[in-house]
Amino acid sequence: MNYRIIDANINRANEGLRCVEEYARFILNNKEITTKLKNIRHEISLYFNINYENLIKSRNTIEDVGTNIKNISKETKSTSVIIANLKRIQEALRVLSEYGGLNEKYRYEIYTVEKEIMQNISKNKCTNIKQALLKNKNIYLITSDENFTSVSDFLDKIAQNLKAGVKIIQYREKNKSASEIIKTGKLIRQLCSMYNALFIVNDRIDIAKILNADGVHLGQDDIPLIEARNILGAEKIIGISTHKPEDAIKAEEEGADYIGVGPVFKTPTKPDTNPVGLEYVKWVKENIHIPFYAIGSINEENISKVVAAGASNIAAIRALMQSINPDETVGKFMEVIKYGK
Ligand code: TZP
Ligand code: MG
Repeated sequence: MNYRIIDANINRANEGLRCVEEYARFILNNKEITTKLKNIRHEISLYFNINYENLIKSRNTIEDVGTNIKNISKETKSTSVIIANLKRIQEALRVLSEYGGLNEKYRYEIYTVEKEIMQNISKNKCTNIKQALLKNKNIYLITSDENFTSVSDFLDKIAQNLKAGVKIIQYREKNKSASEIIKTGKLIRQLCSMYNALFIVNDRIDIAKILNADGVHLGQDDIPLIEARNILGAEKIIGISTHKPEDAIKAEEEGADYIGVGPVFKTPTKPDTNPVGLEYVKWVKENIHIPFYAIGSINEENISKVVAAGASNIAAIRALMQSINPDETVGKFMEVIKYGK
């Protein structure tokens, strides 16, 4: 056994494993990948432990002709550092197998870890983009065509709200056929694009895809978040209605991009649901880290109480869809969100 080769490559593998392990632990917050890397590091050390004294004796860093070679991992961007380190680990493990008989399985495990890390990096990138998209979009209109006698009046009210500054529209339609929803949905989609607003579809992942929506909104009894994410991918926004702390914790853990918090007050839109009250708004503000939208009978009169409880985002159906003057209503909402009154 050439101890100098083995010693150099154990060190190379260990250093690389440590770099990637720290990234998985502190940046990706991924316990599974962290543990996998830690185990590989320990198992390699154990395998070569018997030769420890010879390895140290053989070490001669001063006369090593390779120590001045510029190292790719000096790059500053963390993603490139991780890729470079994964490559170094793979190379070192290959050398350790060729020269020291180390089981090839470790190198294969690193190939899998590489794939998992790259998937996590792209997921994190999407999450950051979505959080930036949601930022400062404080007023969320949920549609209802109740009290509208024509589709054009309905669309006109949505347009008035968009003009007034609403930046998220959720198309919520529980009674119409899929083909009707798609037909009207296309028009709302167009309006949202014109006003640079997000377009979210309630319940229907299939229709969200057809309409190229920015995301979907799901209730507690709808398609589970994890299944929805598998269908929609990391790039789409998924919002979840929550009614209690456990719902909110679960939604955040499972990767919701935002949650709905309500009904804060009793609402005729959900006559059988008990209001969650301002206490739950307060709890979410203190305990949940993703954006949340307070909802449920919020209007110009009571919005300041909801904002005082900690909400800086408000969702509403009637206050916006039934507003005679959306400019005024949205203006008032914005003012209260900004100044508290
Ligand atoms: N989810 C919780 S409350 C609610 C939904 C969809 C209805 C909100 O409607 P409104 O008219 O703003 O009370
Ligand atoms: Mg639903």
